[in-house]
This record gives sequence, structure tokens and C-alpha cells, in this order.
Amino acid sequence: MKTPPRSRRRTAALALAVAFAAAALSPAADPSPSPVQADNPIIQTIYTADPAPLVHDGRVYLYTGHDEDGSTWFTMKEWRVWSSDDMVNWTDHGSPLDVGTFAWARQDAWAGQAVERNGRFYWYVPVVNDATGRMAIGVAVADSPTGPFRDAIGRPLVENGEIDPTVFIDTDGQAYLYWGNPNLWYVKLNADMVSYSGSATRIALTAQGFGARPGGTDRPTLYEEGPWVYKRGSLYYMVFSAQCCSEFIAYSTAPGPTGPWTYRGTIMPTQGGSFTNHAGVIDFEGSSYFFYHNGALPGGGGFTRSVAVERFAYNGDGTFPRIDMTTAGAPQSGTLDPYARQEAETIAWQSGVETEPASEGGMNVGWIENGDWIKVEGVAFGAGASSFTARVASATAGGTLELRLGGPNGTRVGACSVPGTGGWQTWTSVTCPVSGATGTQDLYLRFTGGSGYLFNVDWWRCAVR
Ligand code: FUB
Repeated sequence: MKTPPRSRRRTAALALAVAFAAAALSPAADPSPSPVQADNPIIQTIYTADPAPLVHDGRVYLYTGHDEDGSTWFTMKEWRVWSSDDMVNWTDHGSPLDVGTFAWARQDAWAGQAVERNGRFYWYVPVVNDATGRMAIGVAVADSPTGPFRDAIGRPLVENGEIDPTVFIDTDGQAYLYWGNPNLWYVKLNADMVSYSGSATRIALTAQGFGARPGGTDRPTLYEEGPWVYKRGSLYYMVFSAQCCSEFIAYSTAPGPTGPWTYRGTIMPTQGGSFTNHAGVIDFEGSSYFFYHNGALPGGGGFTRSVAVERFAYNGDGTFPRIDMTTAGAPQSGTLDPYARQEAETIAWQSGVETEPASEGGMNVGWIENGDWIKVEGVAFGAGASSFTARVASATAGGTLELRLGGPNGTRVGACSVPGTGGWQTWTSVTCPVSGATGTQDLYLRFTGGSGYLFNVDWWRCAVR
């Protein structure tokens, strides 16, 4: 069902704000990039926070929170999943987990992390336990990285009023759950990933382990929240949100999963217009990537955050380089195949559109008005596409889906007429000829027509004669 646009004004103001964000975030960057050159923040259809990336089967799955539009607190009702196989075109998988999934939970879908074990996906999240009013850690499970997720045990896994779980499975198979704010805790998870052995252990927050916090606060070290634990070679890393507020991202290392931890310094300084930051780190196709959030979208700030990513390389001794926020983001890893079905909600950048669940499965792009567009980056047309097919629906009179190269007003290489279909979820396929789409290009789906909402798009695909 169509509902009134939630963020129409936000997306309409995007071009201006991206120029401001570029200047604020990256002193070394071109001070006046056009929005079509930016890839950060990687999601522009909604506000997202607390990124937790997971590499599975040649794709990056990105688990995030969702800051509601206009929030003046961490007003978060659901978690969201996105995926990409090239780090720039991100597919929206909607919300397969929300507060209501946990019958015992009341509110606050805050920062979690998902991992895979034996073909199942376990998502650890903090949420308020309705019975106690305290933050607890719940665990949801699914057979697919995109869900649907269900409450694995029907009650909190652990509860001590603290937040931000991260889970790490060591090379010997032992899994650990870490979490905490203001303290830092861990438990050893059992192989079933939904129970644990022993009791929660409090990690000693020492200046040697986590850095000394300047100023006479009641928190002795820089550790604030948002731990992210992993192993690289024989070294264990704990990346965390440091100091408050505003936070920066720092890290410690240890010879084992339970320490002793040694503070190693800042990774990402305080930047980007959000007083929190929250990191996730992965390796993917031979490169390392650092996910974080900031307030860079129009209307963005501490409670309306957006996830971004940077590619980086570890120093030779395993330490982190300093990583700054940029609007350029990570370079594309590979290309996008236009001859395979592509979801319309696979987006590098966009202007004006939003997404919603589609009646034929997955998500579709909607709220499309005259002049809106979607950028799909690095599309490998090869010798040339001859036709374009899209799955479309319209409760109004439809419009035109234009194919343009290089920019929303770039060379037009095709245009499909979209008819009214009698409903926003009444789907039909339209096909039109394509001419001049060769090599690897940024493809813009540009939508034109009359006033009001024009049509929805579920997926598209090119063909060669
Ligand atoms: O998103 C809500 C809270 O803000 C998270 O749990 C913290 O890590 C901070 O990012």
C-alpha cells in the first residue's frame, strides 16, 4: 500500500547537502563533487545506523539499524538488511527483524551483529526487555542471510542492562559474545549459538588495554560502546566506539580472544555530524573495508544517521591506518551484469525514490515522481545491449522509464513506456529497444511523466539480439 512519502523533502534536498557533506567530511576531496560521483552514504532511501557487515558466498550482507525520520532520540523500531557483491551497488532486502519479532521486547532496535554457523544465520541485538525495562540481548535465527528471522529462544539470551553485542567465532570453533556500555563483557557461546557456558565475564577496562580517557569522568578508559571483535592471522582485534560525546573509533589488540588487550589508538577521528559512530570491519575479495555511520544525508545528525564505507589497507605490522570519512566511498569491486535480472532496489545512488515490500517477493522501488532517478554503477554492457525489460506497476497513468548513461541527463539509450496497470502491486513487464549502451558505464534509470506518483519498478534486465 502506498502511504504518504516519509522523506520526500529529504531526498529532494540531496544534491545540495551532498556538496556540503563533501566539504565537511573530506578535506582532501574535490570540494564540489556532483552527487552522481558520490557513493557515501551507501544507503540514501532511509536513515541507517550501526553497520554490521557479513561476508557470505561472495556477497557482503550488511545488517543495520533504522533511524526513523525526524528522530530526536535513538527511535529505532526495526533492523534492516542490504547486500552487495561490488561494494557500491547495494540491494535493499527490507526488514526481516524488528522489535515485534521478540514477544518479550518493548522498544529500541539498537546495534547488533549477525554471523553464520553451519548454514544458519544468528543475529544478536540489544532491545528493551518489557518485563524489566532494561536492555537485554536477544538472538534471532534464519536459514538465509536475508531472513526471515525468528526469535531463537523466546527470551533474552543475556540481560544486564548493557548493549551492543558483537559475536566472534574463533578458528578453534569457540564462539564469543562481547557487549557493553559502560562496561565490557563476554561469554563463551555454546556450539548451538543460542546458549552459553559459564557466566558473563567483565573485561578489565584499564588504560593499558583501552586508553585513558581525558577529563575526570566516571569512565576511566576510552571504551564507550560498540565493540567489534575479529582475528587476523594470530592477532585479535577489538574495534570500538571511544569517548563520548562525540565518539571516535579506536582499537585494541590481544594475543587471545579474552585478552590481555593493548590499546592501539585511533582509527577514525570524530567526524561527520553524528555524535555516535559505530564500526564494522571485513575483508572481501582481497581488500579490507571499514563500515561506519555519520550524519551526512540531508536532515542527518546524531539521531538520523547513515552508513558509509571506506576501503583501507592494514599497515605492514598489522596496525590500522587512519581512516577518514569520504563522500567518494569505496571503489567498485567488479562490475554489474545487466544481462542478469537486477532488482530495481539495487542502487548506488538515487534521487527521490523509496522502497517497499513487493507482492511478487523482495522489495520494489516506489514513490517515483517526474525527474527522479536511480544510478547503477559500473554496468558491463560489453558489445552492447539491444533491449531492456522492466517489471512495473502503476495505479495511475504510468510514465516513461528512460535509460541514460553517465548522468541523469546523460545520453539517452532507451525509453520504455509504462502503462497504468490498475494497482501499485499489479505487475506487468515492458520491453523497449536499447541503442548505444556498450562497454562499462554508469546506468541511470530516469523516470518521467506527469504529476504525482508515476509507477513502481520491481526488477529490470537487458538483452542482446
Ligand atoms: O543506535 C543506537 C546506539 O547508538 C547504538 O547501540 C550505539 O552503538 C550507538 O551507535
